[in-house]
Amino acid sequence: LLIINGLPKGLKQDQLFMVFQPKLDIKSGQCKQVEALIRWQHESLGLISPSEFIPLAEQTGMIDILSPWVLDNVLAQQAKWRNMGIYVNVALNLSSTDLDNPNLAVDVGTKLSQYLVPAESITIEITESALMISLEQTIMTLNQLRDIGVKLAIDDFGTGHSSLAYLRHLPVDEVKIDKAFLDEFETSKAAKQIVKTSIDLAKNLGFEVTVEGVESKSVLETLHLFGVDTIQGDYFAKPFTASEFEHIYPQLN
Ligand code: G
Ligand code: G
Ligand code: MN
Ligand code: NA
Repeated sequence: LLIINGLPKGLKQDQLFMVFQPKLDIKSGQCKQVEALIRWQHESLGLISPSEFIPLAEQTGMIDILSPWVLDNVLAQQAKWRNMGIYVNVALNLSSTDLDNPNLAVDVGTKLSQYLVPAESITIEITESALMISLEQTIMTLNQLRDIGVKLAIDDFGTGHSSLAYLRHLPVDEVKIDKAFLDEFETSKAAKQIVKTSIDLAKNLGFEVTVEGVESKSVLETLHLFGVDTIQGDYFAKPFTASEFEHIYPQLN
């Protein structure tokens, strides 16, 4: 918990930064989107993973300063890339507490205008488990975000034990199937069948489907056969810093 008390100072001293993981659009073979992932280069502890500090930020309320920082960072980056002729959609992760804020869509809309970035050039990812905390407020906020034109994705799909019944009511564009399901993909028939069934369900409901954590060509080929639209994973590209991404971008298309 002590770590998280250092967050305001860390932000002030530029210890936090975003990396960007390219996603592969299977049909076109192009990179049309990247996911922004936060990193913290701590002054004494070294690089700390978001899986360690994001839950702490959520518990302590510090997420209320972190998520706006992420949004500003992503929009500033997006404005810069568009000026350089790099047109990629940038996905960012928000927490369940952010979705609970009734002003979220207004805040996002204001920032989009400030940075002169079109709404459809960002995607907001929310975890499936976030939906279970206060579904009604969350759906209201998601509808408002969709109304201003932001793309929406359900992250970590399959891990939240959510009811399939409400999936069809969610105003989202994309479902990202969690990488946990890929761990046994090549060794377990059952695991592969779960992935296939999740893909079929999501596609039948009209969602675009991404599978995360793809590490090999053979998995990619199977997912292609299964009808997956987009993959994310080390097989295609690892997360890059902004300047690394700018250099590699021409090769990704
Ligand atoms: O990049 P990595 O796989 O280490 O990320 C670990 C987890 O942290 C992922 O589940 C990811 O969704 C989450 N995460 C990464 N960046 C952010 C961020 O900017 N905001 C939030 N809320 N979560 C993030
Ligand atoms: O927000 P989300 O939980 O989707 O975050 C994606 C996480 O998955 C990031 O922490 C990223 O570093 C990680 N990741 C992305 N591609 C791969 C991969 O091919 N293998 C593994 N093990 N992790 C990956
Ligand atoms: Mn994500
Ligand atoms: Na995920």
